[in-house]
Amino acid sequence: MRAKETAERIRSMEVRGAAEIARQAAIALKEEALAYPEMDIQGFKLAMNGSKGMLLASRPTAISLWNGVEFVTKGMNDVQELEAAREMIVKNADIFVKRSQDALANIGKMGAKRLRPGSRVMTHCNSKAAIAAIVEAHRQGKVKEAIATESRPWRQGILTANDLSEAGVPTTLIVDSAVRHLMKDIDAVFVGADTICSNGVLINKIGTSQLALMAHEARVPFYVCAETFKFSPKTMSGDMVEIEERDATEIIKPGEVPSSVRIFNPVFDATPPEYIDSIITEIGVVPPYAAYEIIVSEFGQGSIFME
Ligand code: RI2
Repeated sequence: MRAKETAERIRSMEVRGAAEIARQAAIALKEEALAYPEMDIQGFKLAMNGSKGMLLASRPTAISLWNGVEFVTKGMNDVQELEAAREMIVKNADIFVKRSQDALANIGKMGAKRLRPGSRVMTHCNSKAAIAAIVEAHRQGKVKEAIATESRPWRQGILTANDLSEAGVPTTLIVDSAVRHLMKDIDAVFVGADTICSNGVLINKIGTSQLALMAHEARVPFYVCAETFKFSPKTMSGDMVEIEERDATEIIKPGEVPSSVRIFNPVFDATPPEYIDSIITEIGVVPPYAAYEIIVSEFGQGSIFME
């Protein structure tokens, strides 16, 4: 699928999940590179930069999208020959997609080690990385029950309940406001990530910080399952993360409240590192305070000089 259509599918959340939007953007850039009809390298670079801009504008919060398109187009401006540039984009996109898929298996294995047999685990929204850990732990006979939060307003908890039960995990679906009521009986919480900042702050689906606070209060370990491309080099340069706000119609039907009532629909929230026990990445289990080192090792010190 080409960039324009992919950007629209990401914007409308037809395609969603921080890793999946990055993969689809990488594939779209590959398609654009393959489809470029003319012979001039300058035109190719302009077209690729246009596609990149369109994809980046589709959703603002998940750094995975930015890291994905940067990975695919890295070095393009230094290439002087069209076929070499095309080949490079295609190769980078294939590498990114494969690495991101392979990361889930490692995260699953390492995440599963954090559980003892008979565990009850909770997860929020629909994170393929968190689900990988729960499903692997279940395969090892460690999961007694998984609890999925509904995750209003998009109700991605329904997807999670389906994913988990398809994998044979005994699953309970709850409304978001039931989290504290259940937390005392939970052994661990596993969530995903849209962005991890250089100071260890987690940006994830709205409601994540409430789960973390309640887990902290009940002394329940809180784990973040995140591929290294969820870490943000931009925050290392001082950038703030933009929290996406979506349309009121996602929360309420027309006429349900007077038009004087403001509807506020933030999609993500920030969880401070002191509520996070560990971040489980494909290259190891790390404390949230290691975010800076992960960013330097994965993206290079030079990444702080970006615009
Ligand atoms: P994986 C999702 O965002 C959720 O916030 C989820 O926790 C996160 O992406 C990570 O998901 P959205 O696209 O990459 O539903 O682990 O807004 O699948």
